[in-house]
Amino acid sequence: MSDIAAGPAAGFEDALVVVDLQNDFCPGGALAVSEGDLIVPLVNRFFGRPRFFKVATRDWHPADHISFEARGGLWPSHCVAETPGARFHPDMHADRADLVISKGALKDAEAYSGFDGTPLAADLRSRGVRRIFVCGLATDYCVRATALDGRSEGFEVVVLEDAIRAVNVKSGDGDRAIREMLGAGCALMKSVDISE
Ligand code: VGL
Ligand code: ZN
Repeated sequence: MSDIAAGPAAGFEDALVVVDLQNDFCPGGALAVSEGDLIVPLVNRFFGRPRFFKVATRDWHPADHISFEARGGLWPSHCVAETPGARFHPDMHADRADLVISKGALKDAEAYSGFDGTPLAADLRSRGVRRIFVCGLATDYCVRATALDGRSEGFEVVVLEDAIRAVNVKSGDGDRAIREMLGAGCALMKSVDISE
């Protein structure tokens, strides 16, 4: 009796969701997050672990995106689809991702969350995922929004506190985002404390 769909190969309890570890959010990029590149080795350690369903999200904007200063938005132009700034950090083992989710691709809509306008929740459910471990950039924007939506979608959410970094447009934004995620029922753990 073999039913592949119900077998262990399809059954991932846990997923890793790496948020926007892209050149433009790392030092030297258009919207650089301080120390953003320092999380790459922590992320790569997880990419070697078979028990995780591995997701990488990417900010993937059209050149005239609503969030850009040219259109009255908050941000300099960043992560324009198909440009070098939108590529994953060169040292990240992005080829090991099981799923890449592009977001923010509609020119008139902001989408900070990896769940916003994407098939992420359905894909995770179809794999059997119940718990997501969230890391990446930036704590106070896309990590926050992805973690909060993960809770709303009914997943257990663990935020990997050593594998996130904040933009901190206003000082304290990163810490406020962490308190908000905790208030929504997310857990905080260090990546070094997660077993293989
Ligand atoms: C992000 C600002 C603008 C993020 C994306 O990935 O946190 N922040 N677009
Ligand atoms: Zn963006």
